[in-house]
Amino acid sequence: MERTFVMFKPDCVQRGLLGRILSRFDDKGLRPVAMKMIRVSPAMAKQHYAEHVSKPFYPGLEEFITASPVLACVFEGPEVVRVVREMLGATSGLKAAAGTIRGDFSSSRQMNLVHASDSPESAAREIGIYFTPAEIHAWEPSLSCWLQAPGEA
Ligand code: FUP
Repeated sequence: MERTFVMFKPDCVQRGLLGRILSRFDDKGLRPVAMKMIRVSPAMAKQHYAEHVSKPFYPGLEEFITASPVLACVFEGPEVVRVVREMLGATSGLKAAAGTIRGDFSSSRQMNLVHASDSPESAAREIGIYFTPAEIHAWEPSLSCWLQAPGEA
């Protein structure tokens, strides 16, 4: 079982798409183990996007991500890092395949609605920026036996 960090970005909240996009995570059987509404601070943005801080697009990215509240989440599931990245599609909504979240709802590279970790290592780092261990609540869905067969990886 793996965990990934997911952020429903300011454009997702402002456009009233939270419910519709979150329902895709429910539909897939992914398990939310942490969720909170927060306003990302410039310091948190710099930590989160550490690899991009020196890039020309970073100031615009920081302005966008700190402009309005976001919903920060941790989801749990088998191979959840890869599964969620595939659900989101390519970074730019213009390039993302139809049927993916970005492909269906976004036409922007910056305003691409949802962030998700790109590796289990990034997930651990990003979860540590936004959540304390006490804010993460592991639980066992009573429907587990109808989501995967016994012994499936
Ligand atoms: P992703 O892993 O799909 O979230 O995308 P990246 O790590 O490549 O980029 C992080 C964020 O920077 C993306 F959400 C979009 C934004 N970005 C820009 O705004 N302009 C760029 O030229 C590249 C990325």
